[in-house]
Amino acid sequence: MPELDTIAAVATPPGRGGIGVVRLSGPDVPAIARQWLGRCPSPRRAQLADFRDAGGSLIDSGLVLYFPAPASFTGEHVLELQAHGGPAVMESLLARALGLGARLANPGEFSQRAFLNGKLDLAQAEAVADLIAAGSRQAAAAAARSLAGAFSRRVAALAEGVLRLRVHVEAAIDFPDDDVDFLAEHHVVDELDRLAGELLSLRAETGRGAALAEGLRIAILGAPNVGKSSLLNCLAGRDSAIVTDRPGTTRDVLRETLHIDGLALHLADTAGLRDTEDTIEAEGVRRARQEAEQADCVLVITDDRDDDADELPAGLDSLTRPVIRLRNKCDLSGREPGPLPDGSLRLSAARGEGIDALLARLREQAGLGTGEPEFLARRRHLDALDRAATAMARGQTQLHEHAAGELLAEELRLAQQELGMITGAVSSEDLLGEIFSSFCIGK
Ligand SMILES: Nc1nc2c(ncn2[C@@H]2O[C@H](COP(=O)(O)OP(=O)(O)OP(=O)(O)O)[C@@H](O)[C@H]2O)c(=O)[nH]1
Ligand SMILES: [Mg+2]
Repeated sequence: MPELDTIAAVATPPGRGGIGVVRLSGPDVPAIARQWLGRCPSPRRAQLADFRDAGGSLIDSGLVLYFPAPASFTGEHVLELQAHGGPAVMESLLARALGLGARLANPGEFSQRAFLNGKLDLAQAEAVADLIAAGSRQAAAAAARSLAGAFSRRVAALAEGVLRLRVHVEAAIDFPDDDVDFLAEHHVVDELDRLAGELLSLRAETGRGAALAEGLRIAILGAPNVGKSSLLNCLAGRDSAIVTDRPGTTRDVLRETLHIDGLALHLADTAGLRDTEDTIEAEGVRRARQEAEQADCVLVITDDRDDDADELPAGLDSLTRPVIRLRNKCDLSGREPGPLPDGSLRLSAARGEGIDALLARLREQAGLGTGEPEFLARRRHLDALDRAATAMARGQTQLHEHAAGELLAEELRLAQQELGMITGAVSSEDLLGEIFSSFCIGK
């Protein structure tokens, strides 16, 4: 570990509060404490102290806590000053800390040091940020489980299994003349299948965790005038989009976010799909299709009174995203709102009928229909698991179709590397920079 400098930041949010905390971490903490407070406080005991500026004037009196390395959050010497939480007090304390030789911390730098010192793995460090950012009790609980290592343990166990199999396969390659054909052994085939299965189940659970953390991106699409904007307004509970009986009312993509039982729904209302000479509307239609391709789920609306309401509107047949079909305006068709045998939902956006069934379906779509996920996760984790799964699938092909041990070993190596990227067992400067810079200062 390179000898790092000592960092300082205000750890509490900006603004006024009963208490504000300035935190320092690094090798110079004991020296700074002695100079500032006249002593290095005894470890892990709250003690009263006077905090003075460089000229000796009192800034505030408060509590000081000292955590000597390595038994601290960052693994370094840490000092926490608790004072009254006003911006002027916090600024003066921070200025004094910097004057005594500390450097202002970068965003996420405390957590980054905890990671570098082996206090947390990467997924746990991300869970610190996710716990702080959690917008719901459910998300916070799942983030706390991730922070405690629930996710990391699953990933590490899988990576270990992949490593064991890889060692076995590589041994087989190294002794090609051996009587025993290692690769043909049931053990290799079975273990590869077992690991691939475990990867898929971890992928599913991670998908649930990521949905809870980041929410579901939902695009509302359909022909003009079917009630897309009315549905957006109904779900948002406010008059957000313009609704008229003129087809082609909406052109721009309109966004609303709502939270249902801890799940964030990021809704996008779009222009009605049709061929049009109007260049502005045509651009709206182009953006609508683009929105659909980026969504986690697409709501395709038709008018329940239309005979051809079962057919997908032009241009949506090639859609690769999951679709939920909605038959709107059931108050006009005179039919009952609710789920239909073909999987579509009948509703009335204008009257708010059938909306509960839609929300339940969206929860299901996010994988949260059966309860809360075991842990919170991020899209980054999902992408890594997908790449690992692709490598495992290629490895299975190499084994079953070509009995190619070298190629199987290479795919296993790639899968293991992707799993390592999640916990930080494998990491790069770029990856770390990207992750920790999204934290705020003081974390
Ligand atoms: N009776 C009834 N009218 C509805 C319902 N949903 C929408 N409407 C009406 O249908 C018309 C079109 O609604 P919009 O929400 O603007 O439809 P849109 O799909 O956004 O239309 P464009 O933006 O033009 O593509 C308006 O007059 C709405 O009041 C419904 O469930 N019942
Ligand atoms: Mg509209």
